[in-house]
Amino acid sequence: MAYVTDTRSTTYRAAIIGTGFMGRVHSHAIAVAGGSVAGIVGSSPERARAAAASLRAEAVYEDVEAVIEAADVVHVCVPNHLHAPIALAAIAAGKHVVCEKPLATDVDAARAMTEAALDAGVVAAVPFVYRFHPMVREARARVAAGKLGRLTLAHGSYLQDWLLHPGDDNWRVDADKGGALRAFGDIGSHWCDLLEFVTGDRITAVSAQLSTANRRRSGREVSTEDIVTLQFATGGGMIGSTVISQVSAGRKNRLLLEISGSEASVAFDQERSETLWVGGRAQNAELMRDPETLTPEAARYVTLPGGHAQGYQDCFNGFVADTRAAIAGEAPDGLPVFADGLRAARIAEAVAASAHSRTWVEVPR
Ligand code: SOE
Repeated sequence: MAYVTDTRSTTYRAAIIGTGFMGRVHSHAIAVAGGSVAGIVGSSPERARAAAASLRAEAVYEDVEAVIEAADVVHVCVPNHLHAPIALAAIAAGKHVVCEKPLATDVDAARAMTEAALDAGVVAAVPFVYRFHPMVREARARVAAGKLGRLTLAHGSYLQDWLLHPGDDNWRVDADKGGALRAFGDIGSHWCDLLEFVTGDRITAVSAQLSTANRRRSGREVSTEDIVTLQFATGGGMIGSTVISQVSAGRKNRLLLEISGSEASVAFDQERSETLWVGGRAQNAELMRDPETLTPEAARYVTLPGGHAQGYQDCFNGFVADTRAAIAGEAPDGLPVFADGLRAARIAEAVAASAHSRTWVEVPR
């Protein structure tokens, strides 16, 4: 695979804490990157034992400290309110960390985690994995090469439907586990990260509205939002908007990002991730993911020949491979780290403040 660098001299013995869907995705990426799963901890010993084979775990632990001790790198895949204590314990033990997003449920915790990782000199990565789609890298390379001209407008959405009905439930719905901003923290954070990653620009001010479509789920009151509409301005002079929703029937995981400049536009659609739309005044093109024609930055993340669809898991594989390369002392371009998770927490805080005050709010740099 193109993105796997020579990291064989560095071991990658991982602990996975959390055995749900994300734990499985991490486990597979660890295997592809040539690592191993030294141990896992689940929400209960029974759940961990049941998941051990599918997570390729060498051992099941009941104790977070013990599994941290057994590993080189700790993958934190538990509900959001537990990210900070576990990641800080891993960093204090001198271990590298991969922590799911949102990094923390507030800015103070995200800052403490970021500073602790910097002080300890460990690699601390956050899976903003859509950065690892080859066609996202292609869009970024085109922006950097000036092919879009002066950027003027960015817009799009991130839509899902898995929380459409009042009976649909998950720990993310509860503010004490997932954080006060749920849909924005879970998927809006991905959209904003991708916008800033592709354009190299920064959101400087936001105006947001929140809506909770299902005020009751599974017989209890819910305070977290299902929908966010967001307008923003950037330091580089773009304006834009996005819609974040987890109640959009028929949209499964549809992240759409369109960026326009004075010369051209690009649009990336996560559900059609084999292609990148390139808009021009005279003509448009639908670029296929073809390693022969992509820029080297994009081709680095190609794992299959053109036309053989690669997707979400491949992004994770690329992300963990680059995390491993960083641990081996390399500096892979675009690895999302705790500072990016802190950045997302700052944007989320501004979004919440704007929605509550019904005003525009500045986002600190
Ligand atoms: C659920 O909304 C989820 O799994 C997110 O938590 C992930 O970050 C996103 O990539 C896919 O959807």
